[in-house]
Amino acid sequence: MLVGIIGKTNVGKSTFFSAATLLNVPIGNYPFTTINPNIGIGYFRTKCVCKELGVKDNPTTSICLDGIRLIPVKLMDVAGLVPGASSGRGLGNKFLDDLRQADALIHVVDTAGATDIEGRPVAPGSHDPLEDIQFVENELDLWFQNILKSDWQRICKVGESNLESSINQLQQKLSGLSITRTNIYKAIEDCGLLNKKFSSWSDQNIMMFVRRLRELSKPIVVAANKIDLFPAALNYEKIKSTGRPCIPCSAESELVLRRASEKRLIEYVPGDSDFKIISSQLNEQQKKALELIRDRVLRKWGNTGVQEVINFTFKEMLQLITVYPVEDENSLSDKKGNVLPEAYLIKRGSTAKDLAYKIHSDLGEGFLYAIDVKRNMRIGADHILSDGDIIKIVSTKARG
Ligand SMILES: Nc1nc2c(ncn2[C@@H]2O[C@H](COP(=O)(O)OP(=O)(O)OP(=O)(O)O)[C@@H](O)[C@H]2O)c(=O)[nH]1
Ligand SMILES: [Mg+2]
Repeated sequence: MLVGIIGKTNVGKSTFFSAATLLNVPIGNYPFTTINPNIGIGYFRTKCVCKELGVKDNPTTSICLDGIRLIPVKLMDVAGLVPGASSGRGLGNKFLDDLRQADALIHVVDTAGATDIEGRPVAPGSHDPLEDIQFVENELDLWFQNILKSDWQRICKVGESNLESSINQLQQKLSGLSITRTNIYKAIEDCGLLNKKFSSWSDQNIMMFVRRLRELSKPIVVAANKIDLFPAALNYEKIKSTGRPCIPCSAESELVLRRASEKRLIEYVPGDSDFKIISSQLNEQQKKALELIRDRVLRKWGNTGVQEVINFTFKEMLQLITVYPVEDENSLSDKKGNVLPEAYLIKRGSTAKDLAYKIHSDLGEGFLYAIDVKRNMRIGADHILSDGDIIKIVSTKARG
């Protein structure tokens, strides 16, 4: 799964990305700082089962910080947008092509309205962020629409005989865009177009279909960024009232906290509601900056929002749950004795056999049964897994 970080230029996308991944990428208060996409690893935060079971774990592919499991997830920061990007303005279609593989999108918005529609810095409150949301969504729709329209006549002609072959044609055309067949079918159904031949779809039908397809295949959460500035809180309420998923956020604050924690100046886990100063090396200016973050962001909003946005994306939009595969059900470990070594994010509704395949195709092919370790219960191939399950797979074939 790959999540793209999108938005108007100069709103804090790279700051968000850097705060989530701790990678050093260019950040600047001017349009088009980012040109080429940055890909990095952020973390999904969840309560680890180690506390519940009272065991000391030592994960290999994720991190456990005193009962908080941080599971690696892939994020991508792309070039910013201005209105007209889909027809070449600004950096044009570049960002769009970089987004093909994305399964969900985090839309970073300058909620303080401190940048104009072209991303130029202006006094906070001078610009309406709702305008940005609308134009960015519109550019995404136009991008999808352009891809389809370039070949629409052929798709209509080849797929004319029945819905099945029309969907096949569409799927081929949209391959590489991380769009499933189910998404296509659902979008047609939701638009009430199931009984209408593609060749008789009006431009309005196409636009409606494209928007729905985009919503289904690349769901968006708004990261209401720069919440530390006035009048972001007012604008945040306005955005929320449109019904879009929207989370208040201060990427800059998160970046400061993450960097300070990396240098062991403070104790802070991404997503925490507070931090603790643990070094005497901080100067007055640094202390003041941290106090401001505590006052303006943490006390007011509960946390910086960056981790909450990532969690919402993977848990609610992509519908993933966490399961812990083990090889020894008694010691909860792998063959090397690492306790609760791995945490997998898998689709809600996945079965024990799906998990086996995800770990290794050999385990899936030789699947015999699995053990639900917490409940000390043998489960079959079709058993649907729950969030927080610890599972041992029993297979005729060994992993790898
Ligand atoms: N006050 C405040 N400023 C922020 C926040 N996040 C980012 N900024 C500032 O916004 C400016 C733009 O940040 P970037 O991360 O470079 O923005 P971008 O969206 O990646 O920009 P492009 O790559 O140019 O499209 C920088 O000056 C950041 O310091 C925030 O949460 N609060
Ligand atoms: Mg950038």
